[in-house]
Amino acid sequence: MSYRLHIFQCLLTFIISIHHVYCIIDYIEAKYPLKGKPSAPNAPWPQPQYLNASSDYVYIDPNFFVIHSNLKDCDVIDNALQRYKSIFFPPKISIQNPDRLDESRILLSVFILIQSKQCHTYPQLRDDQSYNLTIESSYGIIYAENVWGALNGIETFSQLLFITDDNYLATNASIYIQDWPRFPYRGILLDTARHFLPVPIIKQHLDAMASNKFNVLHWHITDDQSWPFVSETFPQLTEKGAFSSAHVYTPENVQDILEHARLRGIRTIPEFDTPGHVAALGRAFPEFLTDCYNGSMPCQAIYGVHAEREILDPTKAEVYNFMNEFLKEVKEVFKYEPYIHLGMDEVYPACWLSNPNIKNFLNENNMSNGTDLMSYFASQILKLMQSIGGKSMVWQDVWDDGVKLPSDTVIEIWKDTSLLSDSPSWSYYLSKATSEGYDAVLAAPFYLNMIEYGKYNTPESVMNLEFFKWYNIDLFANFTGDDDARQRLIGGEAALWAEFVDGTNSLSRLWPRASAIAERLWSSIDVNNPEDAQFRLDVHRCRMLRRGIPAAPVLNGYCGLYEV
Ligand code: CP6
Repeated sequence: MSYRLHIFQCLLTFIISIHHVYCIIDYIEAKYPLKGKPSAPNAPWPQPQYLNASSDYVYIDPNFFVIHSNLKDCDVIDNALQRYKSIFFPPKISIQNPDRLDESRILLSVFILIQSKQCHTYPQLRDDQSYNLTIESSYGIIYAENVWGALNGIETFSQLLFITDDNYLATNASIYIQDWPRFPYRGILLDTARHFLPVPIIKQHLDAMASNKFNVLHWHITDDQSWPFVSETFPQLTEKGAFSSAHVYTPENVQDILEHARLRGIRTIPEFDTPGHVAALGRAFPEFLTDCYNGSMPCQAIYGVHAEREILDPTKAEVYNFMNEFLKEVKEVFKYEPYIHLGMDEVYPACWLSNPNIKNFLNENNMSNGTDLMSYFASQILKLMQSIGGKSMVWQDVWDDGVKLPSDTVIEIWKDTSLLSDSPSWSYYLSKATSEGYDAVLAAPFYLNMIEYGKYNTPESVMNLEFFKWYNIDLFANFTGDDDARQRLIGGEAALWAEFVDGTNSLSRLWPRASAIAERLWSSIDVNNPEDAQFRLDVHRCRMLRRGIPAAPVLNGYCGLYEV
């Protein structure tokens, strides 16, 4: 809009409305756009550890460009090269063929050299994820220790390509990148219980994760509201616990999601939350839930329902028989993934303690309170997990309760003063858990379901408040553990609790907001300047749009003629 027209509008608005103040602010922003440098159209996100690129370009001829690897019949690489074709050469844009007379100005090929021959594998926490990428006029090389590093290299290469104003595909004529993640665990939590997420939407989240170098899907499959996971051993779980027979993940759906993730170097850790958050399980097995009492009367008799917080009854043998059979099945379904997340969060023992049978059980077993009973339940389940050959991940609550956990248990920190006023800070918990010898993952400051509107005024510019907030978080802030403990802070997780999201809005709620966290989890500690990052993130958001992810805007403006 021309400034003159804008001023005219302002005058009009001034006369008819008190909103003239905002109008003038908009005018000032239009006339004096954000300070700072717009980023190169091929600025990669997250920022590589070491990057050196020349300012001159080479061009790519889509008909003559080849990219190949030293591994033959390698599903991870074959599949990647296939899917990256439409990312390298966006189908909506008719790319011009460059003038081939000067071959030194054409990038002819990229060779992917992978050290380890292992192909049909599943990504593990401590796998090497690094790569080197070199482009020298006509040729490029991606070098990696294994296929996962190679995927990271291919992703970065795809981001280095851009389309010039006259529709040529180009990249820098010489590029040298050495890259590795700062943290090995970079997770996204998707909650498919409060609302169902259709399989194609989950796959789009996985695509977006790969574009941001996230490598763990923490799948919070079940909760109070619904149980969409189809169990072959216990079909009644979905028959009674799912929203409907359409809102379920069949064994085929689950394998489809797991394979989509694996092919992108992403692990899938399933969470089956117990003993709390089990109302939907209780619809299939009401006998597993605790009867809460009001005096001598079971609440169920009074209200016709169980307590507000449905919770398993840890004194019942059939609960453990069920858990044994069910977790065995889960282990079989998620067969390459060593970890199962057991939840164990937000257990409120008042219901337990109101029940006379449970009180008797406590007396007979020398227990005195809810924490004792929680410890009893947790140790049974953790033993069970060991017996079926699985490792456990848990929310911090059981550890807060002082339950002795197997040393390979991963503790996820979600509590913080900012969420619960009587809680210590997340840095206190991280330091404590890792100093006790546990691996820990930080989720507390990364609740992307929470939204906060506003602009953050910095000396240099005006930016999205939320982005500024997350981008400024450093996982080691106020950390007090020693070097061994530092190694055990394995990463962080952006959580999208789904009380207010479903398939219609989850993608634009999570992206590119999670990207801010992606960069702090991948890039060097000193890549922490939000003033600079916002311009690169703006480029990256447009990149996600081109790839079919409806990522929300970062800065004012537009992406390109092809993205609406
Ligand atoms: N659901 C489950 C949740 C939460 C947790 N577990 C949660 C609690 C408080 C906040 C955000 C999320 N919605 N099953 C706790 C890990 Cl602020």
